[in-house]
This record gives sequence, structure tokens and C-alpha cells, in this order.
Amino acid sequence: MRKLKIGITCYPTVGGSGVVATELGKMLAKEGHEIHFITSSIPFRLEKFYSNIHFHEVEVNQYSVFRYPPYDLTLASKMAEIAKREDLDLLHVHYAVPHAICAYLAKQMVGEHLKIVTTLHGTDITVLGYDPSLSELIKFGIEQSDSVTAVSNSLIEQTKDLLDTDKEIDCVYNFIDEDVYQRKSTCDLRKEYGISREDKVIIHVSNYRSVKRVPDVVRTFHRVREQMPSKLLLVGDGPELTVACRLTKELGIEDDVLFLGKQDNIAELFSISDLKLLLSEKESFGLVLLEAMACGVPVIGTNIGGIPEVIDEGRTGYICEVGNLDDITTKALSILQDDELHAKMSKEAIHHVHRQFNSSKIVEEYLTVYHKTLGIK
Ligand code: GMT
Repeated sequence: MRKLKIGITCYPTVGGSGVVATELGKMLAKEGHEIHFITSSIPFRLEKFYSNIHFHEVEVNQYSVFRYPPYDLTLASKMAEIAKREDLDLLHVHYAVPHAICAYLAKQMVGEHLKIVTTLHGTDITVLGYDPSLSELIKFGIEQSDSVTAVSNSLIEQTKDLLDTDKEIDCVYNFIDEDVYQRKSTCDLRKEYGISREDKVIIHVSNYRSVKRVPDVVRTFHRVREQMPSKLLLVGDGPELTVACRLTKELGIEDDVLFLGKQDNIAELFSISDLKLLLSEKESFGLVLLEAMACGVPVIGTNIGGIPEVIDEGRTGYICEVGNLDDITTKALSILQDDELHAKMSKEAIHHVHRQFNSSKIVEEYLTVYHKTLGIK
């Protein structure tokens, strides 16, 4: 099969969409395709050297005549420049706004042969789609793309409802790097954090935006802690972290809540955890659920967005209604108090990720989308 030349644009900072875009680029490069990241900074997971991965920085100049730096226009022009110079087959952009719009502009400059594949990750639809001043633009970006994928079936439904579009959208689930996300031996880590042998460890990882409902995580932990010795690991940073911090003080549980901030070695932290909570009110997929399950951690997530497509209810964890802390606590205790159930779920979680969200299978699905878009049989 012909090797492709692919331009990838994503938000390169920490965040599930950037992680998936970068891992996809790396895996495609391993298969011999030529990858060009066209982003505002080097994607943070692109740590080592690959001879067929190139990075093109989008540098926005601050001319005094511009009140706002023209990032979108600079990106579009960079996309066009790289597509022409490197003879790219397609641009794979993550997020409709602004990236699909920039790709559309680039295509106008380069010509019809340059194809656009857009992947929807959620925030542009679940948040921006409700903003009437942007929804027409998002719809335009989607409809002008040659192919569109979304990370869950729920996101496809929501996109179609919200934007009233009948554009064909393929569901391609997220995946993780199985070499990174696996249970690690972490003999000293619990000790370093002052976690005793009896303590059960609950973990939450996010960007602490209000949609993540972090106070629900803290309150659930408070209830669990009343029943058994336990610790809560809060990993990541964001606007709601101060709210969580204040709440732990109000509840008098600050000694048992560890604020770890942004961390690189999340697999190690999952490996000392007994349960992962993701209690969001919006979540198109929930990549952290995959990361946790791959490390053998049972999960509890809310019944919204793509979460029910990720958790195998009753086997790898539980799905509860948003804000139903009674049910969430009961389910958490049922996992934490029953070693046999915990071991079973932990094993099943690893199998589930490898079976349903296998990286080779997902990369193959993206290649099928590329081939279809380019008319390659
Ligand atoms: O959740 C966020 O705020 C970050 C955002 C992102 O751009 O990474 O996450 C979205 O994309 C991820 C990767 O596909 C999904 O796992 C997240 O569920 C999705 N977030 C939302 O839908 C809120």
C-alpha cells in the first residue's frame, strides 16, 4: 500500500486530543508514512527523534497594527506552504474550530487534490456548538472537510443534533500507547507519598475545568474515607483546583488529599491506585479512563457523552448518573471493600482496553478513512 504524506494539526499542549493526535502521528510514522506536525509548539509527547516525523512551527508575529495576533491565518498559510512544498496528500486536523477552517483556507490556496480529514474531540461541539455566534462556522468547517471522524458515537449524535448536519461522520475511538500505559512495579512510590498498606487509593486526573465536577470527586472521597482508610490523588492543574483545595479544608480531609499537580509519569500513579473517578457532566470520550484501565485500575464514570462507550458496566467499573453521590459512593465502596471483585475488574479492565481500543486496530481505522478520502482502493 502507498505510503502517505500527512500533515497533522492539533493543540500541542497537554490534553487528550493532543495526545491522541501525537500518538497517531508516531504510529503512522512507524508504519513508514511521512508525518508533518504543523502546530504552534512541538507536541509534548513527541519526545524522541523520528526520521520521518517533521515539525513545522506556526509562529505568530505580533505586528502593532494587529490588535489580535492572527494565529488562524498564520496557521492556514503555514499549512498551504508545507502542503505545497512537501506535496502532502492530506491534512488531518483535530478540532473543527479553528483547525478545519484553517485547513479549508489552505486547500483553497493549494488546490482540490489536498484532502482534509477532521477529527471532532468534543469541546468544539459540546461547548462551542451552543454558542450561536460560532455554530455556523463549526458546521461549515465540518461540511467542508472531505472526511470527518469523531471519538465516540455519542459525539456523532450530538454533532448532528446540535448543528443540524447530515454530513457522514465515522466513529474512530481513542487509543493509548500500550507500552506506556501498563501496570508498573512501584514499590517505593506509596511510601514516598505517605500512603500506608491499609489505605485504598482513589485517583482523579483532569484539567480541572468546571465540566469535570471535581467537587463531586472530593465529596465522594470524603464519604468513602468515613468507611475505610483512604487517600485521594488529585493529578493535573486548572481553574477549579482552588475550589477543590478549599473544599478539602472545609471537610477536614486535607491530610488525606494529595495535590500532585501536572505529572508526566501517570502510569506509575495509576499503578498505586485502586479506583479512578471521572464524574464529568460533559465528556465526549474520557481518555483518562482508558489510561487508568490499561494500568489495571477499575473506573467509575458518569452516564454522559462517550463514557458509557468506554466503560464496560459491571465488568471494568460502573456508570453512575451525574451528581448521584449516594450511588457513586456505594459503587466505589463495593469495589474497594471486595478484593476479589477488585482483582476481577482490574484484570478485565486491561483486557477491555487491549480488545476494544487496541492501538493497531484504531490506527488501521484511521488509515481506512485516509484511503477512502484519497480514493485509494
Ligand atoms: O477534556 C478536556 O477539556 C480536554 C479535551 C481535549 O482537547 O483534549 O478533551 C476532549 O478530547 C479528548 C480526546 O478525544 C476526550 O477524551 C475528552 O473526553 C474530550 N473532552 C470533553 O469532551 C469535555
